[in-house]
Amino acid sequence: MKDATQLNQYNLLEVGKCMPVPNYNRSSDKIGIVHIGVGGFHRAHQAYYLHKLRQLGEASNWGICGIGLREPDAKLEAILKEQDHLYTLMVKHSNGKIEPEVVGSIVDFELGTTNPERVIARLANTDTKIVSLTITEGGYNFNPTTGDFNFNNPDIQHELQHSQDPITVYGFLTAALKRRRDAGFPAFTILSCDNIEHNGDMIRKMLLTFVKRQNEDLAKWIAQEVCFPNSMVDRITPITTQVDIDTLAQKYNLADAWPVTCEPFIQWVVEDKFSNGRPSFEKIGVQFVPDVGPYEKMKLRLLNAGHSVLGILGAIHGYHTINNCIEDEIFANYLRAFLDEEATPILGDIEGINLEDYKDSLFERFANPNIKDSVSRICSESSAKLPKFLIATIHENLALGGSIKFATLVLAAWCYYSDKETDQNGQALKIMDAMHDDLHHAASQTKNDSLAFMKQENLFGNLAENENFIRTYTQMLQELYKNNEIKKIMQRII
Ligand code: CS2
Repeated sequence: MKDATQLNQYNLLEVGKCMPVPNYNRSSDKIGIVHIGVGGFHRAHQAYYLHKLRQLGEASNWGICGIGLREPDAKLEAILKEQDHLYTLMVKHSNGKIEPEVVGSIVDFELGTTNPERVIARLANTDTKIVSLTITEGGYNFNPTTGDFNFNNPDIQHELQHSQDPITVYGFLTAALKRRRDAGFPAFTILSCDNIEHNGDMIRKMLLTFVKRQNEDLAKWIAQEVCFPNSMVDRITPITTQVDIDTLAQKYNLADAWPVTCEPFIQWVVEDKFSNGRPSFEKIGVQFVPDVGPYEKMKLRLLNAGHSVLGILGAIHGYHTINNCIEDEIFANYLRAFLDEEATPILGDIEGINLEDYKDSLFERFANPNIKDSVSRICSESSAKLPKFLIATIHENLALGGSIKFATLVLAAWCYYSDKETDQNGQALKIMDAMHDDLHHAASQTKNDSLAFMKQENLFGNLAENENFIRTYTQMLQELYKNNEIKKIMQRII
């Protein structure tokens, strides 16, 4: 078999015989968007939307420069450089069909870990009009219970003392915005694309808190000049596997060291508040609305929470993929009951959305057998996700006198999972969480104190003081620790 064609600009004509490739001239693109946190999701979502717009012959001033602020980003930087920043997006349909396409909207990449000055310069460049973010739920550096900025983070402490040596998104944004203000340049828009309710308001509040500590005047300028639209983003993007890389090489004769796979569904709802212009995203289906709040809440409390319900309970049972979970009738019924009885009642009406149809579509999306979204991806960083996706719903239902039992079992199972670190068959779980040690430590006290896990106030607020919650939680915990099968417990609760 001949060697697969290496993905790069030079080979695009050849690659174009097998799949769609960019039809636009990338070399003259101006960089208008700087994106911090280039993971699979950014490449399947915002970069793809921009690529679609470029295919229409528009947006040549809106090329993307990716930015990595973490050590492991060096791998992506090297691969993208080798491939002239081109990559393949493989859209996987539920009937087994794969649609690959080469995406060209990312035109450059900088690493904050090795070249902080180049990152600041890129952000401060007048061509840069939007700085978008996918820095994950944990990257916002706030306490989920109080909503306060975490000044105790050692990286933040370092930045406060060495403003010319930034590490986190806050240090870089501050240095760049200061440079722009001092040079008399207009500010850029900061567009958060993370799964956090009011993500734009959140990054605004956090950034202003951080800047105020150092420079009141700069904070005032940012508050006046920078827009922070809220946005709801959606596309299930599993982790790329070696099988994906091999499929591209074998079936499509294309050597791409880091393609991205995703589902066909895509959605982006954004508030139309931009400080310095924006691409005409509405032409390729992005929805602009005055208030994203209800859409964000719907997505986080149904889709993301639904994922966590399947993920944590599925992990304990020993399932490895989300479609395996949803194919199991007990899991499907449990998820439906959680969505209908606990998540939906607190959502209210959302203009233009039929919630029953939305929920049905989630079942179809989760069931896509071609995606094989891993339970370990869903459970990763649960300490940053669950407070926003699920625990908020428990608090709201407790206040309203609503049902909490479906969500509470997920918390009891999370305690068991963090304590045992195995599924119910004794198989080791692959746990990835920045708070791993704390979670394990708290959970391992359960034998002596059944509420030990819940006493982590930074995650659960005052749940450990709520009688109603304690009753429900401790009963479920006892069942789990008596080794009752998770599916039996789920059945009892339904
Ligand atoms: C998932 C999300 O991280 C998670 O737990 O729920 O990554 C989800 O796949 C995306 O938000 C879909 O848009």
